[in-house]
Amino acid sequence: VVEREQYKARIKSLLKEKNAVLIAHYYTDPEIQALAEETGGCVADSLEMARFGNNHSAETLIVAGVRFMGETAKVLTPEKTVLMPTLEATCSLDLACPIEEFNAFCDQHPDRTVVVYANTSTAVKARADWIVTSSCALEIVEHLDEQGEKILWGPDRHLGAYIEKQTGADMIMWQGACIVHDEFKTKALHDMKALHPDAAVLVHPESPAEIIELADAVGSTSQLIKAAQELPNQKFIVATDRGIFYKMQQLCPDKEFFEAPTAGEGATCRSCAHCPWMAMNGLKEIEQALLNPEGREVFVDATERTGALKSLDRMLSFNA
Ligand code: CIZ
Ligand code: SF4
Repeated sequence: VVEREQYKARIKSLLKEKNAVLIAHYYTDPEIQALAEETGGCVADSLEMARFGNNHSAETLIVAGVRFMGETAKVLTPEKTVLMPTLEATCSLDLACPIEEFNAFCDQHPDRTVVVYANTSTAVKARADWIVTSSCALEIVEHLDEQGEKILWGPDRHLGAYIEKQTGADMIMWQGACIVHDEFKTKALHDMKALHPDAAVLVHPESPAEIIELADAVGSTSQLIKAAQELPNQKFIVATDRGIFYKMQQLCPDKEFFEAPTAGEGATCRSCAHCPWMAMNGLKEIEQALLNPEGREVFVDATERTGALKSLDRMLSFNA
């Protein structure tokens, strides 16, 4: 405990000394989120993280999250130093969508507007016409559908299927999935609902369709946090990364939150309701990023940056 307090104190003074700000995702460990709040940084979803970094005056951004979030920050603010606790923190969606194969898929469908989820590399973003996060995906696809555009969607097949169902847009999908949300189990969730009949079920749309069907509210992390505040229920079963409980509990101290069930009986699960890459962001790594930035600084290719900026700007100015 003493050691952790010492880490925090050192990080606080380093942040000041280096004119740096800590930006943390809702899925990082609670102590990282608390530290970001205490030091004037932010805790947010990927869309708000991007906006916050873009608007903040600090010279250095410390992005506690996964690689695509650091890359997005660098694309938006190339003049800033963007550091990450570890550059090894990736995402199963990004890993499963390599640029060469994605380019080939797009080339096969030249008549389609390419819409990609923010959980992708800068190269994939550069190939896209639009970038979306789960906070704005529905509205953007709805808008494109109204314009009569046909869509090529990547890489999350569950989120894509959900949006297709909601909007009726003509979509073809890349077949990626989030290893955390893909693990939520339907039968076990039915059982849990029976056990807590008064609980509302909150589901992130990276989850399989059968899980989404059981939801009382479906949405991005920030939308689920809002639902926890606004719904009258006292209990919630939450199907997303458990990191989100930090903010839910803080905003609703009298309500109770349960993790939605993951692996079935007897099964093991390598990413039970917590992303292994988000979990790589620790106090030690944050201090190291401030002390020894080498190997923790994010760089993006200049040509890819220009391409990705165009589609990111479209997202940020849509409904801004
Ligand atoms: O699952 C993720 O990585 C999410 C929810 C990212 C985001 O948009 O905040
Ligand atoms: Fe990627 Fe899933 Fe981890 Fe989010 S929770 S970073 S989508 S693997």
